[in-house]
Amino acid sequence: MKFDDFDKQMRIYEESLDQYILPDMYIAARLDGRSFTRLTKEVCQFEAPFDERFRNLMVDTVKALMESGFRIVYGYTESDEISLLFHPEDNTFGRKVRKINTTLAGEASAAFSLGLGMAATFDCRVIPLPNPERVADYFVWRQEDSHRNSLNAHCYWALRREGKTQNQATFDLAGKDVAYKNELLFQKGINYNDLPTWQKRGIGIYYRDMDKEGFNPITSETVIAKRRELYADYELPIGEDYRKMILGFI
Ligand SMILES: Nc1nc2c(ncn2[C@@H]2O[C@H](COP(=O)(O)OP(=O)(O)OP(=O)(O)O)[C@@H](O)[C@H]2O)c(=O)[nH]1
Ligand SMILES: [Mg+2]
Repeated sequence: MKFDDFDKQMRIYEESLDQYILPDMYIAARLDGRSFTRLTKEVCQFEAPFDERFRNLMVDTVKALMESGFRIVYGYTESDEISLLFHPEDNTFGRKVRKINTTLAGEASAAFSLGLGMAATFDCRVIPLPNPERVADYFVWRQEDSHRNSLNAHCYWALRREGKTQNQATFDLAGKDVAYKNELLFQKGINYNDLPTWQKRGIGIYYRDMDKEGFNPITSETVIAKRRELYADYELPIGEDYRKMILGFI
């Protein structure tokens, strides 16, 4: 068989699972660390429930993703997950789902592993969203997840520090509402409202214009130039303000 014919035949199999994000759909992607429970608790023994070194590794990974060649306008991280929002006109890899997922997962795994000094991996799922409202909903949803996780994690570790086992602490919190968990922390001297904002709301990463001082050698003058830089926001707004912030990116 001629190679060209053989090539055509084999391509049919290779391309049988190709899917594309439809035109006009907004693109978000969520990456999640694989087996990070084991990584954070057994392999690295990061501080629980929140460790600043782990947080910084996640923020650096988001920045690496935003500079990996896609047009990504907003990045968000909480716990071991990262959400990305693509520019509506991004057309990298012709919006091919497999290419986007595998490339982002690879970039995140490489950046995080280099920062940590040992191998760690992420999965990635691309999420098509039909309109700006749903884009805002998506990010509000992840932020609410962050809030729930954070309250639960603070309660869980408060109980563990008192000597309760993994099973006892999990059992004590099962089915309990937000008011109960806030009160539980309060009884142990922790006011949930006073905890760092980033632990409750997650961290947003976006570009902003910064004034940078420079020197003009011709006029021998100090000049101010605008520079675009990636900024990590540890004080994200919530509710309607957060929704407006997200809509401002697209
Ligand atoms: N110690 C510590 N653990 C953290 C921190 N941030 C996230 N984690 C842990 O990371 C894990 C993330 O949860 P999951 O993604 O549901 O669990 P996983 O083990 O990664 O499982 P898969 O994602 O299904 O592979 C949880 O166990 C969190 O407690 C941190 O700052 N400190
Ligand atoms: Mg995970």
